[in-house]
Amino acid sequence: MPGPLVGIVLGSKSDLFVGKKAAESLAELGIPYEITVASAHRTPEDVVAYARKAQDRGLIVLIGVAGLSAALPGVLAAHSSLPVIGVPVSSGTLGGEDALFAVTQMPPGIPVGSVGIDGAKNAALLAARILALMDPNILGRLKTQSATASEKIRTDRKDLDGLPTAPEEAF
Ligand code: RP5
Repeated sequence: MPGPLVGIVLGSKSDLFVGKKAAESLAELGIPYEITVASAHRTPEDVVAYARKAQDRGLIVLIGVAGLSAALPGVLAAHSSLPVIGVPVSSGTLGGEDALFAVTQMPPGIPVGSVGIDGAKNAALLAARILALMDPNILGRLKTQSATASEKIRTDRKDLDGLPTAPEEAF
């Protein structure tokens, strides 16, 4: 089994319900990953060390999952050249909008790719697309998954509770 290619970093163990969605999607695609907790505010030295060592450890993409004033993805990006995807978490009184702004509004020069609030599945799929650039097996699995999702939509529209549906010739 090859070492992990994706590192999922949670700002808190309380973010695990979101981080798990990324983990499950990566597992479905057969992509080795690791998951850990390191907080940009509570254990800043650990976040910096993890980001600095990540590339030498063989990681290709980092996913930072954090809520509230979510500095974690940005700090990972500041201390690594790897692509970083940020997942804002719906924790706190603002429902994750605070984290969404913190993750997306990065200053020029420190890029973080952001997905939607709790959008860890898309973070995993974006990581998979990056990895697929150099791994045809991952590309193949992504295409199969995508074809299955398309087929489900086409099947679902055949029966919409007896309502008059558009004919197949409409597409
Ligand atoms: C953030 O604060 C974490 O990412 C988490 O979403 C939020 C709350 O953390 P806990 O108080 O649950 O540890 O740093």
